[in-house]
Amino acid sequence: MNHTNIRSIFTFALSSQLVLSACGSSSTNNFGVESNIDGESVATIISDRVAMSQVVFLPDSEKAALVPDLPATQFQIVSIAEGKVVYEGALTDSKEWQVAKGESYKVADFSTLNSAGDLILRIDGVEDKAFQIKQNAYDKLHDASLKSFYFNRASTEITEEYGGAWARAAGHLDEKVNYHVSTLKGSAKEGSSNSKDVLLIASKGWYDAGDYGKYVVNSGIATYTLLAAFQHHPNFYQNRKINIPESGNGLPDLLDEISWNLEWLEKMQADDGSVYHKLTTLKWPGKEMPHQDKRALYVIGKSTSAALDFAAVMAMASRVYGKQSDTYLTKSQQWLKQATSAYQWAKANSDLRYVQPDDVKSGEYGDDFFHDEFSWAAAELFLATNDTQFITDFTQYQQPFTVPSWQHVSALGVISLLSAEINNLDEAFYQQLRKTLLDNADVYVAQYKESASRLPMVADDFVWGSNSAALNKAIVLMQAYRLTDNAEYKAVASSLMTYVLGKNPTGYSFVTGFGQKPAMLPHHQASQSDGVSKPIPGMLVGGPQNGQQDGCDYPSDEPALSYADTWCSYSTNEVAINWNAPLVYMLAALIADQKASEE
Ligand code: 9MR
Repeated sequence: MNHTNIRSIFTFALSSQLVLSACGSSSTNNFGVESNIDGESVATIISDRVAMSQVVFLPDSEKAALVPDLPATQFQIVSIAEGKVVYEGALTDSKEWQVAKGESYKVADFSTLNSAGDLILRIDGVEDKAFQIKQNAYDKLHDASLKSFYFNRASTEITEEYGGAWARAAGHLDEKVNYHVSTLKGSAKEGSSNSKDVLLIASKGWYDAGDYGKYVVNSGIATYTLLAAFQHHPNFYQNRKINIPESGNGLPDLLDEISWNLEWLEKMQADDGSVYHKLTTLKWPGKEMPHQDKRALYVIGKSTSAALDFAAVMAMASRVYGKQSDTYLTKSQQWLKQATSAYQWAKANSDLRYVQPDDVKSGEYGDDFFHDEFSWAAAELFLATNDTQFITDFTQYQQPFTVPSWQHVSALGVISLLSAEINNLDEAFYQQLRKTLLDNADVYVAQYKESASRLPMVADDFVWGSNSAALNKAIVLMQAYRLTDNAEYKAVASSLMTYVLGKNPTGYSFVTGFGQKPAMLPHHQASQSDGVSKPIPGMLVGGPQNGQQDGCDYPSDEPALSYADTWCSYSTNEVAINWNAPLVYMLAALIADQKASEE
């Protein structure tokens, strides 16, 4: 390519829709590889290409590209408008990433370049790569990722006014839900379980993922993460509209969206305080739209984890919504009561594991260790009631801090306690929590520095839903940034955002609808059966991991490379609410911080 003809390169890039569009989902990507949207396409691995965020960069963020192992030692950034080199840097030495063996990369890091503009990354031996830095880089992406929760609403029609091309009929009204015989566990109350005349109404809620199940445990962390996004960035959300039916009702759209799920969740509790583990059909749905799934619905099982996650979220919700309006004051009191009775039930039934009944095939979300759930629920109940007995409980149950996930929730209570608006914690206790969080964030920073890909991702992170491990680590790093104001934490957090948006060795943007080569065939029943070629935008797929539990074809067995953009690959290409929630949180955090730095 002619290096002097900068404008023509840029025009070419634009006309081919190769770059710059935050919502482009062209079927041709910038590596010249066809994304086969109708059939099954298998990921190609980076070998002779540069991989970087496929979405516009925020000025105030880490900016880096993975570069193949070429002789070049330098890189340049050229400004299109000025027609000259505005930045020059050295490529790092080439290094193999431990989770992507067989590939060596150099890294071009231009994080300090932070003025908005149209730019080109130039390295001898590879094609020029056009990109942009822009103040509002993540706005559309944020709104779409939040809107994807709306698209996953159960019990409602999605009209064209709000759903556009993805309008669909209502599915799963959940007005006549059966009690599965397993709900007898831990309670003598449901004496007439399975009888046709005792049915539960448990409408609303979000579908968990590609399937149409609603699971209390996974709803727990997903709802927490969205509530935390609101609590930590209230100004950002105050007037933010995403065009949902409730927009303009006086409540921020984010809270309207979350309350759709809370109104389902509140129904999942029995009179004695116990909580049903899930509400699903007995078998998985087929490749069909929600309204076509006519299988009978059941509440299934009870568990200590469901009760505690329920208690934590309801307590947190009571705190957030109680302040919003008089309308929510009553709700808020009701939710706190429900949280308290769920917690008490869990104390009396402190080791009730969910065991999947033989006739049930839906998701399991099984757990057999509940101290982390106890500590999280105790933290939220303390914050909602100010009763110090809950701090005593928290201390008794506190576990080592881990990357947040549906199964490991020890970090959630710590984050809530550290970010409470009024900190009336004992100073030594507060400092202990702070140190716990910062120690972990420091480990992630060290992993970032150590990694060939400039990513704080290690083998243990490449689990089912690895992209959520990435973004949950980012959330922890953002808490460290909030606590210390040390910009390094934020930079490393933002490297995880650019990772899911394309700075990764698979060549994909893991968010549907965003980037030149986004996931096109997510394992999402509605997206695959609605007759629309593009999937619902703003959904984060699970991401690479080499368990390959689905037996599909993969281009590699390496953890960070074992990814396939195929319907078949539910172990790497499904979507889920607990994976999208940290995407929403992180986008809100980065946008809000960018805006604050401009004020
Ligand atoms: O996210 C869950 C992952 O941690 C488990 O390893 C996996 C297998 O049990 O299940 C995942 O959750 C799925 C759930 O069971 C059903 N809905 C889709 C979820 C995402 O794949």
